[in-house]
Amino acid sequence: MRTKLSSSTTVFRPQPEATKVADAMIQTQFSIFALLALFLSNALGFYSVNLGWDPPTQYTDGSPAAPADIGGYVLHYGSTSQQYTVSVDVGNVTTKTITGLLDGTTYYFVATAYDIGGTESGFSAPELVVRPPAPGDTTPPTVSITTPVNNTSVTKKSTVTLSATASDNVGVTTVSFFVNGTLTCSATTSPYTCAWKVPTAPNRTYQLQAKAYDAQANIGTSSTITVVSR
Ligand SMILES: [Ca+2]
Repeated sequence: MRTKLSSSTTVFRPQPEATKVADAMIQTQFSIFALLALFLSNALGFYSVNLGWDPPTQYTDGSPAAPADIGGYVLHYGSTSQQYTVSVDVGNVTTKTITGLLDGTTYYFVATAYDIGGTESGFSAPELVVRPPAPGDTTPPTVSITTPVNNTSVTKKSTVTLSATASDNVGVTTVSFFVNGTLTCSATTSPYTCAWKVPTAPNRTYQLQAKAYDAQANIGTSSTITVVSR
């Protein structure tokens, strides 16, 4: 006599009596043999994953399972380990593409097989963990010039320290300072400062601006600071 397990889920095929395999139970555990680690992003920003697995070859009592015994497979998955909120009966195939996965979310997959009588196996092991990549950083840094103060004067021929604060959701890589639109100098570490040699001419107006960059080359631009040389 074959061993009959109590394992059951709600996802089952109809069980035509004529083809029912009495007391048959597909091997409790079978392995998902391969994950084609190919994530396909669609236009809506969802990901797909291709899954494949080997057919079970045994019943739980160790007796052989023929390919003709297999009725189909169910993929179970969710975003918490051991908690499968979605079950998909994929029929009698050994590959399946699951779509609609969210980026930055971890998914846990297992599979079950059911025999032609509809008796379902336990979960495959181990869980297959799938992580669509986190979305790229598209948020620019923010930056503002702290010195000199807007609408103040600077001394001609002196060296003035330009200072800025900058922040980013990931990280600021560089802050560049511009005087009248011309790149004057850059800093890569906070506090971001720059030594600016004020030209000799008096009563000249200078417009100062800083730009902050992150690793994805997003650019944040500061407000313009106006100073006059005296
Ligand atoms: Ca950023």
